[in-house]
Amino acid sequence: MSGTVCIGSRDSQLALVQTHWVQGELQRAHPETQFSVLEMKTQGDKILDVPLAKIGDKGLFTKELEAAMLDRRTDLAVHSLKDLPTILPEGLILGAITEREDPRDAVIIRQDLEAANLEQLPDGALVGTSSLRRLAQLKHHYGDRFRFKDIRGNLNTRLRKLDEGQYDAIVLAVAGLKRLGSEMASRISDILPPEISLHAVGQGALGIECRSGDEAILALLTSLNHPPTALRCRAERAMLRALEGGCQVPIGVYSEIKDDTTLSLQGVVASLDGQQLVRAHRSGPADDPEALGSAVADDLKAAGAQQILEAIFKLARSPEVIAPGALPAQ
Ligand code: DPM
Repeated sequence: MSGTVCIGSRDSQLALVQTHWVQGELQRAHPETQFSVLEMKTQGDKILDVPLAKIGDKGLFTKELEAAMLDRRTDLAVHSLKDLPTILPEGLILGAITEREDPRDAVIIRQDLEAANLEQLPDGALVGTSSLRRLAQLKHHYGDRFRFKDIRGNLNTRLRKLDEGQYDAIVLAVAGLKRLGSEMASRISDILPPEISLHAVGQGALGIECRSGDEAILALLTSLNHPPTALRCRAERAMLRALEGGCQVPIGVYSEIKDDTTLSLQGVVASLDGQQLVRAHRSGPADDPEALGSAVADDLKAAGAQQILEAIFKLARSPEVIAPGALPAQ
């Protein structure tokens, strides 16, 4: 394809690293096409001091990028897949899912503390996270051993707040830290195993969105798609969609492909205080990831997930909500 293809991106440091990687890969695979980047702010980048639950959840970090594609100001958009709602606006589709980075959650302990992981922290230590998913699972596992406090800002800001002593430890995605380079990645003290924290749906993968029916763009994107990651993420997203979870819900997953033909998916739903936690685990044929995702969602509902989520949605709708709001750590 000749001509210029315009890629929309949020303007945060991590978003731009990801977009420039996609731009480079596309440029290498399609030298005859020119790939440009249009940076923009999303609602979620503009409102930084209000809990997410108060500004509405779905599409907070994606809407402006989607409007630009529908207006033909851009041709595709690069997202952290975990920030992309499971239902896309009419006229847009997921054109590719890139190979997943490590999807697990990392713990970063303040450098002047002796502890190498959460286990070794003293009782009452202050842990920073704005993720309800991380909060609920850590409370479930550690009971009331730790105190938790909301933390905002990009990764550099969060690390600075940790170093200044405002927290004893923070929890972040391994993937974001790795993408920002070895200096950031070297700050990881420990990685949370699935027994303690299941990661967010789509965590570690990039989702490339484009106009449905735009065959020329879809053809360009095939080189970026990583089929095993795409199958796992489709199953995870189908589970989330069936649970009607927005991006800010205590829902976690863990997926694997076994012998190329079998997909396994674990899901967890927890209450904000960590008191209730339901799990489900199933395997199914890898060629129907959506069926597996909705079957795991059904198992979770049968185990009580619906009541847990309804209580959280009700809380989110109330004007008094104090639940920590997650904003992308850039
Ligand atoms: C979503 C959550 C967070 C981001 C909620 C969750 C974490 C917010 C926080 C949906 N998006 O994970 O339960 O800890 O305050 C985000 C990050 C990345 C994409 C940063 C992170 C990078 C990793 C990736 C923010 N979005 O999770 O530490 O691309 O998967």
